[in-house]
Amino acid sequence: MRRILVTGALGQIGSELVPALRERYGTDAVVASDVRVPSARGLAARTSDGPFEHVDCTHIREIEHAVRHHDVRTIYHLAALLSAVAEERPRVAWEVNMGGLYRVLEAARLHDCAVFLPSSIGAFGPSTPRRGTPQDTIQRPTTMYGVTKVSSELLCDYYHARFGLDTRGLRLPGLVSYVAPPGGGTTDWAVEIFYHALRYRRYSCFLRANTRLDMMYMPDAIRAKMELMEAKPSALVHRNAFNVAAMSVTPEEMAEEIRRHVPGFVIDYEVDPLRQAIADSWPESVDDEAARREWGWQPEYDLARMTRDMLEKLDGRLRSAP
Ligand code: NAD
Ligand code: AKB
Repeated sequence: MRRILVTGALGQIGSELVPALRERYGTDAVVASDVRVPSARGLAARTSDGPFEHVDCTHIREIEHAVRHHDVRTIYHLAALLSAVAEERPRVAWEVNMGGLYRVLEAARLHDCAVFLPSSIGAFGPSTPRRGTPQDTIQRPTTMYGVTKVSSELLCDYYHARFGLDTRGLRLPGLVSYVAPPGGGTTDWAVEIFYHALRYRRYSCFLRANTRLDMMYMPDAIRAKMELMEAKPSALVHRNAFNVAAMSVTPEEMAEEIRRHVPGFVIDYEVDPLRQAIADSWPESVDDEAARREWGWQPEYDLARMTRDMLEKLDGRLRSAP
């Protein structure tokens, strides 16, 4: 059986990608892996319904063992440090984000696997055009996270051009979801705001009210990954770093939308200079025309639809939590 390996599977994306892949391709066809071990109960348990391997992606032997043992043919490589954590720990970020990707690509080359890599709007920098950021444009990021994301895009391009590896990827915006918490990014506020709205009707945001960034609801992001990996190779011109967009919002606008459902919700601002500086170096909105043209990308959730669904689903989870 030709299986899929997901690295970093216990994080915000993996906690929803693994169940979605298992629903589509079968439980045994998807091997979840992480440097952490899944907890016996709680959110992470959803990824432990099927095969799980402990894989530290900075150790090629562990990747190769999982690939050989499970006859893996596709790797969704999610393991990485996110922007705020990477800025606090740049050396570790380089080792995990670049060292991990290099070893995953080498294992993929040796065992003939396709690779999916999530890049980010963090791959852009202050000299990038900020609105309607084109697919192909200036990329001079000023964060360690951004440096690793641009380098990752290039390394994936290189492995495709040099070794014919089937590498594909998306530049994801900030992701909003209710299954697993975000892992230390600049856009974490867009998840926290929903938890705080339901629990306390109040949220103190670490970015300024008018900080505009691209966001996407997790169901759209999961579908985008799977659609890209299923796209005909001949249709792809860009391959490794497709801009994808769904909505471009500020904390003030998201609070306003939440207030339609949670009357009296209050937001205030206690700005964290580190995360504000990162956000200020990123685009406000990207142009995803190439993704729409080359493999038919189309988001389903705008701010209003996402907010309604997020509040409903999160409320259900919080009420049923022990
Ligand atoms: P996350 O921080 O929630 O999860 C990352 C996972 O990687 C964690 O479970 C962690 O234990 C694991 N990990 C860390 N070091 C590892 C190692 N050495 N070996 C194996 N696993 C290791 O991150 P996420 O939000 O799920 O993001 C996944 C990917 O998507 C990252 O590359 C991230 O840059 C990218 N991305 C995420 C977002 C977002 O908003 N969540 C947006 C754009 C891009
Ligand atoms: C982060 O804020 O680091 C991530 C991202 C947009 O890459 N959510």
